[in-house]
Amino acid sequence: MRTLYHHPLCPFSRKVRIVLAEKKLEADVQVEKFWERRPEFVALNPSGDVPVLVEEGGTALSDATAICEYLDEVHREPPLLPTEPVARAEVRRLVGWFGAKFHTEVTVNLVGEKVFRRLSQSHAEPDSRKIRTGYSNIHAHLDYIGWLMERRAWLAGGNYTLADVAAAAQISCVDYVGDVPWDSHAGAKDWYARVKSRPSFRAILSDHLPGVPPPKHYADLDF
Ligand SMILES: N[C@@H](CCC(=O)N[C@@H](CS)C(=O)NCC(=O)O)C(=O)O
Repeated sequence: MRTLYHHPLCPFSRKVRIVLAEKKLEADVQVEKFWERRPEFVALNPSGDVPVLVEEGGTALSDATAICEYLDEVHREPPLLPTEPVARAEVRRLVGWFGAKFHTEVTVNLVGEKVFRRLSQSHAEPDSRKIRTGYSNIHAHLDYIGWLMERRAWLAGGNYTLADVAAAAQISCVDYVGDVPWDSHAGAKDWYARVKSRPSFRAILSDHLPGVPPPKHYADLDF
């Protein structure tokens, strides 16, 4: 059986969990407290980042995008990357957008400050300036999702792809801390409701971090 080292509120780990579930692949899922930099874990991935996927033969794969594309190449159904080059480029552009821009401008400021800062530095207080920055930055991203949804069925085109996985992985972590202003972003909310109702999202919605409970609407399909 393959093993996934992850953290429940790490958006990059969530990407891999969603892809595994879309493809109905089983994995032994192990929570890794990456901030402890466990030597056996760093030996698997010198960057010390989660996620790491160790295949049955012992091959360790790291970097969420590399892992997701690898899984999509080896396990074709359902395909999460289109075959046409321009369409593939559009998926990858959006995967990059959510993994770099959204993550830095929103997730790091909100989930990073409210959850990981405390976990990794026990008594550290969140930086309220960063939290305000995260609150302010999220609107443009949700507006952009709404704009895409007026033009496409899914974020990158006609089909559900790795772009939707990457976006939903980030947004679901921010939703876990109750910081997604759904009421003022109907288009993004409608897209997320469709993502949430996919069976591949069930495990994400049942995540429960000890001492950090999600808000009531988090797992609600009709939020
Ligand atoms: N490029 C990596 C980034 C993964 C990443 O940033 N993971 C964070 C947790 S969400 C981490 O493990 N950070 C290690 C650390 O802060 O020491 C990927 O896509 O897998």
